[in-house]
Amino acid sequence: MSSRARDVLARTQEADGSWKGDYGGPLFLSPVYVAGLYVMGRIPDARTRDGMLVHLRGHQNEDGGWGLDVESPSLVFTTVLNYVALRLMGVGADDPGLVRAREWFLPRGGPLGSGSWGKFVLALLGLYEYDGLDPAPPELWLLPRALPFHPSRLWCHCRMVYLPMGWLFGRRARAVETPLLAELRRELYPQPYADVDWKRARSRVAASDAYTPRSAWLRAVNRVLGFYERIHSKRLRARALDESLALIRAEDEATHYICIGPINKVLNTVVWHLARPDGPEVRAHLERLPDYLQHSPDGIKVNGYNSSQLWDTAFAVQALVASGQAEEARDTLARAGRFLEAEQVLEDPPHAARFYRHPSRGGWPFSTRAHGWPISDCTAEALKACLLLEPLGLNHVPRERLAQAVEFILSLRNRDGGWATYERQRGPRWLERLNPSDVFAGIMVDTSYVECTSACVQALVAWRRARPEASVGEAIARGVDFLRRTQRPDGSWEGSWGVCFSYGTWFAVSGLAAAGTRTQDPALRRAAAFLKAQQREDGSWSETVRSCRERRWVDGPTGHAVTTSWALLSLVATGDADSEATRRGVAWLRARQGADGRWPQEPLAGVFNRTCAIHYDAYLRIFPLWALSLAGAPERRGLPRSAI
Ligand code: LAN
Repeated sequence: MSSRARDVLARTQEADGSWKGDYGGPLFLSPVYVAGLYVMGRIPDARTRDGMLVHLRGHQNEDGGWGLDVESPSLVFTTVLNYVALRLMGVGADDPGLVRAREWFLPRGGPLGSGSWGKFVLALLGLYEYDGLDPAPPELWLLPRALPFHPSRLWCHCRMVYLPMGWLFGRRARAVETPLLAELRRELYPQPYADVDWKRARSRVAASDAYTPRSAWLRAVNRVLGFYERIHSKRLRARALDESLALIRAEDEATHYICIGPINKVLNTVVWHLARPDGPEVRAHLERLPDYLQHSPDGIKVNGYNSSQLWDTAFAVQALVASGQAEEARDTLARAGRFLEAEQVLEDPPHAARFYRHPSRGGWPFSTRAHGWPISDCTAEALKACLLLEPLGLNHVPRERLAQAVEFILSLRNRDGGWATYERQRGPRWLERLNPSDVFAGIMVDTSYVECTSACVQALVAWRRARPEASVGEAIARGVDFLRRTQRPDGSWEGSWGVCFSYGTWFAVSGLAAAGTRTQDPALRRAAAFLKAQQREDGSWSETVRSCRERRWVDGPTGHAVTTSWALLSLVATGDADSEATRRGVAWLRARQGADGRWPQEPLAGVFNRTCAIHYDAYLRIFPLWALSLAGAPERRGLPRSAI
């Protein structure tokens, strides 16, 4: 059983030792890519265009709209943007799919009902007026750094999207007019374009797009910024644009023009197209655009990141070692070990403090070293993997670089004892009330997460085991304390980057168990009871992204192998490996495996910002193997041995 799963994993490894797969799911990335190219007077090459058409058409919902991701109900934001993308790629307005899309979005106000990012992209294309946007003035960057709402305090993903947005807003950037754009202005709105009340349009948003309501605070800030926009000084604006451009350049150079994510990648490219047409920056950006393109059976899409390689590889190593078949998998593990070595970040970003970057030496990113943004938990999982490879003689990362990874993790500790994603928490929690995105939650502040905290705790414990002289005890204890404090009354933990309570609980209990929490501990008892209560009749567990949106466990119609694996791994960690629940879960997981050693595709297991699902291609090959290895074979269970 698990040997077939191990073979599948081994067979799907890349030549460089990593696992690299589809990281799609969101449906706002491809249209932003197409729109960005159009602003630069370009369209995707014929092959990319055809692949994108297949992908977008394939994911149009029954009702004619497009969701935030491939499984979500329709939003105006993604419906209008995908409609526009299809039109920009040559599809006619009378196309039946597009007719259905219009029937869906026109009664909802067209662009007027869209979440704010959609309006912004349309403004860039000249399909919406800047007067209809809440202001995003670049001058915010010139405020004193000490202010709690200085943009440098935003979560880096949010900050890096609003950085080029501010520049483009400050310049009122707009695509060169074409006949197609004029046609689109007629197609998109329920009323003639000239009749739109732009000021009123600012605060309008359709119910489908209003996940995070605009708070009274945000409305007040928008009024102040709106007033400023009317009276702003030209000289100050010029300075703010220069400062923004310097920050954009720093981001480009620190990431080798990959950029932190697909949205700022496209926006930064557009910025340079306008700031220095045909300049070296535009060329460097265009060369790196294909890094985001994913060719899959469902067409060509823009991935959510330049890849998830490092993350998947670190987990694959752990699953293979857990399988107890490390010798059989030796070549695979050796290649993976070399990949981990090759992708550790060895330098800090140039002038880190000037550009608001946390030092990055020693960290590991989610994807590749070139991407240049290491993350707390990616570093932790990679470090754990290296330490597992060490006794096998397959770790290639020198001692001092492992120590730098530990330093990096320690440097990211938050005051509450937990760990956030890329940086220490910089902004106050109340900044979240100024979230202007409508469609996402939790984008403003990088706060401590159960997943990141648990991964860091586990890595520090593994480090202490390998190097008993290390002084990491306090960091571990405070991390454990954070995990305990964030347990919910029902015994679960809410995950933020995977779906959802099964994911969060797996991390939390693994962290607690690694740190030596006894299986009788009430926190672990309550967690086990929670999971047992969620088990389905057939022995499986199932959770959907609605869990994240609604913040309560929501089952899908069938069991999921990945959810079941997380639940089983949790039960091993809580000391319930020999329970009836575990036996039934293992039996279900085994029965579900196909003759080819794989598990059938199932709904997306990844998520971000509480609303958007994302596909982790390797999870179905990693987690069932891992779970069967630990829960299905009592003699090989790593954690907590006392319970076996
Ligand atoms: C990711 C991918 C990796 C992920 C983990 C490392 C798995 C997680 O444990 C911490 C958070 C992190 C780094 C993460 C955060 C949000 C990201 C960057 C993404 C889910 C990939 C895409 C998403 C990004 C925000 C998408 C672009 C959209 C915006 C709202 C800016």
